[in-house]
Amino acid sequence: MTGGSKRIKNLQIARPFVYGNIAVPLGDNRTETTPTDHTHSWTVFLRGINGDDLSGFVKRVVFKLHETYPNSTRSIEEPPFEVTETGWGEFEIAIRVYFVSEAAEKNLVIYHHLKLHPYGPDIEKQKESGSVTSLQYEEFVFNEPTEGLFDILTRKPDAMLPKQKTSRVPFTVAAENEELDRLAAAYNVVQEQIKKSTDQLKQLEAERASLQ
Ligand code: SLL
Repeated sequence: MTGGSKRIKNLQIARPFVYGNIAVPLGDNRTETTPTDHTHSWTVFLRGINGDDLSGFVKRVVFKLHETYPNSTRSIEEPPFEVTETGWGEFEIAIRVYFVSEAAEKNLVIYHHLKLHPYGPDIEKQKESGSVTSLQYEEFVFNEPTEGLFDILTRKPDAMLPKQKTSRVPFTVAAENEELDRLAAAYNVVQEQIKKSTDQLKQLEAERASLQ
């Protein structure tokens, strides 16, 4: 079933991620080539949470910078999916995410406003530390994923690979049971993920509501 392009009906599977930027005033950290009007160094990024590696299903991430930047379309083919630059101004960055072909998913665009200057409720804290962070939590939600994508998303090398077989006969009751165990484990992983994501979403919604 690996790599299958058939879609699994009535299944939704999500993967959390964060995107955003950090920025620090350049201060004395200039090089010979830093343009004199540049005031900040910044990094825009998209990454998994808890060290999750997204590259199993994310093929590439393209960051579209302001046209004032040379080669303003930056294509990042492997993690870390990020771009570091210096500059003087804030602008909107289009982050286009491409998925691996097994997923048979359209690419998607996220817009991030590059933040260089502190503002909002955490202004004092950010002024103290000197660095500014603008982070957003999001989820990739795959509706009726292909079998190939499902396989990628539920692959857990340690927990899911069947133990080494001594027998040369591939089809045994034991092997079939292992396969069933694997499916059950994968199902549980998905259910847990859905629950975790739903809880996180609820919490974020509550936080947002309390901020409004
Ligand atoms: C503004 N609308 O006026 C925005 C534009 C452009 C940012 C910000 C430097 C690029 C370079 C840079 O920071 N561009 O010189 O390489 O605020």
